[in-house]
Amino acid sequence: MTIKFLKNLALLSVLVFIGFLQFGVKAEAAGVNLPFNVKTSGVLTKDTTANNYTITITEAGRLSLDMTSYVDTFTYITLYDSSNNVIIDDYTRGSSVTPAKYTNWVDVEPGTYRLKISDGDYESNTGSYEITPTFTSAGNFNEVEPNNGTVEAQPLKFNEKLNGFLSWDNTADYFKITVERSGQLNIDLSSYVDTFTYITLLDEDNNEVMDGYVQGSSKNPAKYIQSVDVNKGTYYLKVHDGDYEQNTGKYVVNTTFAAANNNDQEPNNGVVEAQKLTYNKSITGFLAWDDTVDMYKIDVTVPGKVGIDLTSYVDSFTYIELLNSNNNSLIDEYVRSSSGTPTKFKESIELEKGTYYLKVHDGDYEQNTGKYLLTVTPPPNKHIGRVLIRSKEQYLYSPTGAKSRKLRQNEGLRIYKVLSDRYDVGGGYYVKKTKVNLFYVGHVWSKRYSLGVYEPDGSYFKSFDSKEPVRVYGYSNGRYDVGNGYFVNVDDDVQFDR
Ligand SMILES: [Ca+2]
Ligand SMILES: [Ca+2]
Ligand SMILES: [Ca+2]
Ligand SMILES: [Ca+2]
Repeated sequence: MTIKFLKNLALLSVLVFIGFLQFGVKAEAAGVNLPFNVKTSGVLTKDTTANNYTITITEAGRLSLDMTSYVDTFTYITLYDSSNNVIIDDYTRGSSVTPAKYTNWVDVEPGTYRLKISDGDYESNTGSYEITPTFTSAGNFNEVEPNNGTVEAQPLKFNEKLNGFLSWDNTADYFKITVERSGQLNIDLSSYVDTFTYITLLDEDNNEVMDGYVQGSSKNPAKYIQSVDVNKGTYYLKVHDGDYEQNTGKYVVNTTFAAANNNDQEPNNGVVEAQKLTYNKSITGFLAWDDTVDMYKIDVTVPGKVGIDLTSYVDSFTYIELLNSNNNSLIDEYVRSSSGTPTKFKESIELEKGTYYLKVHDGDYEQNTGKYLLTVTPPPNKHIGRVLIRSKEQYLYSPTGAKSRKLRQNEGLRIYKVLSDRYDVGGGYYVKKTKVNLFYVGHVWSKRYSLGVYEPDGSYFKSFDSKEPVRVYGYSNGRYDVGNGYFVNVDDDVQFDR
């Protein structure tokens, strides 16, 4: 070895030592790694007024700090994220004989954090301390961040549990729900968030469909269960901390959907776009949170009693209004019902020929939504006459031709149609045409005076007492045919009943 070499070695050693010092300072700034579940000791002295530690978090979860400090008198604890944002800024008071106990936690995303234990810069606090960090994973493996607005909302599938997490600097999670058809959307959320979890459902135009919050904790999770009737569309579920507080933690959300299977044609929200109803054709309608009116149109061509039959599953009130073409209300009623206990509304109303509007709605001042079944029935067929059963062994036949029941002698039945071999008594039931069964169209009777009956040649035959009925077999030339060419003249005082 030469002197020169030794000198160089000495110089190198000095350089290495300086380098080490510099490295040491840098290492202190970056901090030594602080392992979980291990007690790490440190000392604050007049010269070492702060110790920095690096905490590496690989998945989202809760970081807890547990410290015992023998420092006289104040120990300052500061936690920073990788951008030097302060997460925790705290201190504790103790002494070497009465050590301070300090515990705290924070919900964090994966990343590198720096914990600084210091004397607080303006005082001289010295002594030793022990710190143990622990970590609990949030288990939000199927949550995909960033999901902090509607644009980056994470799609949420029905019947699939999603584990989410709100942390100190990620305070909102947005989920996108695609609804293909009308029905009831159910949201079931269990929240371990400390302390309040805010839940908002938005439609694609950012309108609030639902808004609520629950109170719970990691030890006593809260439940948020809500349903809303929606039409087809895109919805956003926002789980958040409520903007004005620090509420963080994990939660589990599950959504389900029950289709209404409705066939009302939207839009049908006023007389202009009213949906035409066909008699006897049942419609399944649906009122949603933003679809509070369904308007139907009824064209009455044959005047008579029109029936309205509505079975409502709406929660909790369904309003039914029948309007004529002048917008006058003919029926205005409501029923109380629920999806579990449907209620029937049945009414018939005598209507003249014309156009009518049937409005099914939520009543304007409440939120009443759900499905309903609606059928409108035409005025019953008017019978054209009667048949008098004059012999035994006559039967009423069903539409299939089977004997329905034996008819009584002298029983009278209303007839709706006369066919070549039978009298239709309604609903396809019939009586066979026979010589002994007498078909007639009704009766005449006189309201005040006696009723005059004339012979076929026009001469007077006899009179019946006032209000005594006489069978009529037909009507022609201003005369009621009462059989065998005998007749009664039409008169204001003569009443005809079918
Ligand atoms: Ca999140
Ligand atoms: Ca988020
Ligand atoms: Ca509707
Ligand atoms: Ca509607």
